[in-house]
Amino acid sequence: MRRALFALACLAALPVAARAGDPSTGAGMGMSQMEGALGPYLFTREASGTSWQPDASVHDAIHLREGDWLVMFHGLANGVWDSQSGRRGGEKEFVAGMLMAMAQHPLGDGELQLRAMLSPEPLMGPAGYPLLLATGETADGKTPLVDRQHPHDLVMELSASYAWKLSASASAFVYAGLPGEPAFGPPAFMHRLSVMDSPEAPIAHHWLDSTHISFGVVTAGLVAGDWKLEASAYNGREPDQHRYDIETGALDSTAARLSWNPTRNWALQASSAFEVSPEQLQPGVNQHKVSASAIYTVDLAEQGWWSTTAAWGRRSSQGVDLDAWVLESAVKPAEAWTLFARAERVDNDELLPAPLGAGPAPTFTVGKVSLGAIHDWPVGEHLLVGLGGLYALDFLSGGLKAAYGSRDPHGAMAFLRLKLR
Ligand SMILES: [Cu+2]
Repeated sequence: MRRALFALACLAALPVAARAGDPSTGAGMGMSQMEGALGPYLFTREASGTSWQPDASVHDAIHLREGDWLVMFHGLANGVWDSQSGRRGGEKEFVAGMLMAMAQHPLGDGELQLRAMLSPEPLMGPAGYPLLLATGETADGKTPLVDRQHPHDLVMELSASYAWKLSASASAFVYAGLPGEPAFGPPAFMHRLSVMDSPEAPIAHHWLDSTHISFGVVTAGLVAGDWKLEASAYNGREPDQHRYDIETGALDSTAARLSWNPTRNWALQASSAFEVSPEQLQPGVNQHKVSASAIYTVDLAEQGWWSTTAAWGRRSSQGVDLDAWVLESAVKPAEAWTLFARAERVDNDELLPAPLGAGPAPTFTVGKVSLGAIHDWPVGEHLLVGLGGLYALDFLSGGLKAAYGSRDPHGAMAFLRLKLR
């Protein structure tokens, strides 16, 4: 019953938001002059949490102005049919996506922003969806999810930020979220132009951007021109299997990030985090993480764009370093089509359990390449309906082949998308 009500509310929210008020889209009405919530730069630089993307990023959203309040809605919902091959694969239909509302208001000598982001993903059930080589979090509090992507929590972000303008090009800001995103990694994948059109979570998620839902975050930062330096204290424990609640915990993990946007087309960052007991199933085990990433985005004619991200992340724990490498790119050559591709290489020690008796779980280097496309049709001024598909090939090393079956397995998804613009 609760699930049915929630599904209805989510479905209702999309067209309601699409019809609301007297909106103008990001493309018109001088919105391009708008400043960011965290500093005196173009608002298109801001992505998830306090992360940056290139200023040239395209921003599909509905903008409303109500007095001095500026309100933005982002939203998309993917109805996905998913099939993953082989002994460890499976099939499932599910809904993924997010609905995000942001409200910004000048206050004193600065700017206040409030954000709320909801996800329909708890509806898919605690075990998430089949996704070969994806690991992380748990469905029942006892066993890890392996070859499955966990659902995101109903409440993905509830945050507030305030930025003081120090000069024409500098600011100081604070950001607090329950949940929120600490100063680590590139923007979360569902807000990254180079991958956001794919309904499939990256297998490198827990190396680069899985902290996007942290139940308790406080970040302080400084912006000077095209540079940003920030630090967070946060609850590093990953969300548990109860996806409808708000969790709490000590803000005893720390992260710091340096970001630089040297031109309107580039966003670079390097970040580091120390997480206290991040995994529910390994309490008492801490983790150190580092990441570096570069995003390059250009505009193409006819409202098109092309965005590419290269990223590296490392998780270190109990003397073991696990690396992940990602290269992903999406291009929208014209209004109707978006093509996307991603290649990942990950060192993962959660694919097979530790051998009985003693010793750590074995580490395998695995890879994945996926390629997909979506075609959108406008339905009214602020809603797009899209139909898409993707195909993914997984690459296994040595001892894993027997576990998965002899051939390199693959996955496919077909999806129907509703998106606000
Ligand atoms: Cu996530």
